[in-house]
Amino acid sequence: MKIADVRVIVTCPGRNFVTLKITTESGLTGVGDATLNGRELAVASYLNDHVRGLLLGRDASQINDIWQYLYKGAYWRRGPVTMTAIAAVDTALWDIKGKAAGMPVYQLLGGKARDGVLVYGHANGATLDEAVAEVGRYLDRGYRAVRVQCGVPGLATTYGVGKDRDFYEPATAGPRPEEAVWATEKYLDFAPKLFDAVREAHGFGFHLLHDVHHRLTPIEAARLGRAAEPYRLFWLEDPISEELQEGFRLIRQHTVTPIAVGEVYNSIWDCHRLITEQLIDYIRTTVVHAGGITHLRRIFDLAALYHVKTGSHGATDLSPVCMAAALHLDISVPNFGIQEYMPHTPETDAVFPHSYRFEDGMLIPGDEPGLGVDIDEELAARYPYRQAYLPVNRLEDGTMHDW
Ligand code: GCO
Ligand code: MG
Repeated sequence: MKIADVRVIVTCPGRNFVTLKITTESGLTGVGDATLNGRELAVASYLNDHVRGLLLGRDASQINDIWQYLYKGAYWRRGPVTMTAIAAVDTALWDIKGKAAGMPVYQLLGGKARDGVLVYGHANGATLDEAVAEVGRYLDRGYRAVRVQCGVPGLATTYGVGKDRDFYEPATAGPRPEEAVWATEKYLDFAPKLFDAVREAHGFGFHLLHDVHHRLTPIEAARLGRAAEPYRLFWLEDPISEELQEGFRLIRQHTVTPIAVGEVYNSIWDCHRLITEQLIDYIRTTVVHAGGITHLRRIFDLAALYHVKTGSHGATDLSPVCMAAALHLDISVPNFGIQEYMPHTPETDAVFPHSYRFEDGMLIPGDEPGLGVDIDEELAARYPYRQAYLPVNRLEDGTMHDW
């Protein structure tokens, strides 16, 4: 199982994706997602310039040792670039291990703990009426859980509302990020009206979610959580900026609305206090940004001890390779909560052929050996990298704010 080849493939079938492909001497291949939205080439360089040479000739079956070698061996630990690179290696090695064993990766993780993976879709609209109608479209398609985002009266744009309803994409091509303007008071007045309108139109027979995208202070988030209680949200996501874990204590003291956080975290050290103090209900770290299947499993196991469930990030900037890996983990862990799912464009699906499928509000991983996903390199080569950035956000007086 010696590693004979390590390749980094950058492709832009509508948006940028970085994929690591590892090949063994016997010809087994494994893929790992290495996409870090807006900073893609930093991870590609980290892999090409600092990791590739360390992997060649190493035994691909030694996943735990290779993980520690890359993590401890860097001396400067953690951070999104390093952990995304480690994740890509780890994912590719699990894919290879599955193929070598002739088993889907979920079998290596102990087998299926459920029939399918509950997912939530993204309904969004520029106006309240549009957003409410979009929730209906998701329910019609069989979703059992829907996240709702809506334009805020008085603000030109807001997070989560795109021109393309079905394939929402926050990053824009160009040499600089777009700038948005934000006013917390306008949002705080409007958000409960949105939840009220959605429940009024569609009732309580489905899970309703909402993403604040890091924009409030703890006391503002507490106020929103309390105002949302009559609408029984499945979760309120990323209510505040996430560096200060203690910041979540105040929210907890004031509301029973469940809290989810973690898409920007890259290690267990970012969330251990949130988990052990039971300050959150769902941990949203995902395979590609939190050190791969090996490390995410650690986080999920810690969470299980403290009644925290999983709710992995699954936006379109996570490639189908990450989604496949996430599904193998989701279906096998005891404390699974929900999985985010934004379908990719047909171009992206063609570059990354995969066997997972959507059925009745759930995603089901494929049963073939490994992860059940690949990259069509010839097709990928037709879509060269395009520089793109996530937007930035300013308050109305020009102050930089969380996006
Ligand atoms: C989500 C996220 C995304 C991120 C995006 C950044 O909950 O899906 O907040 O929309 O903004 O993944 O690249
Ligand atoms: Mg989010």
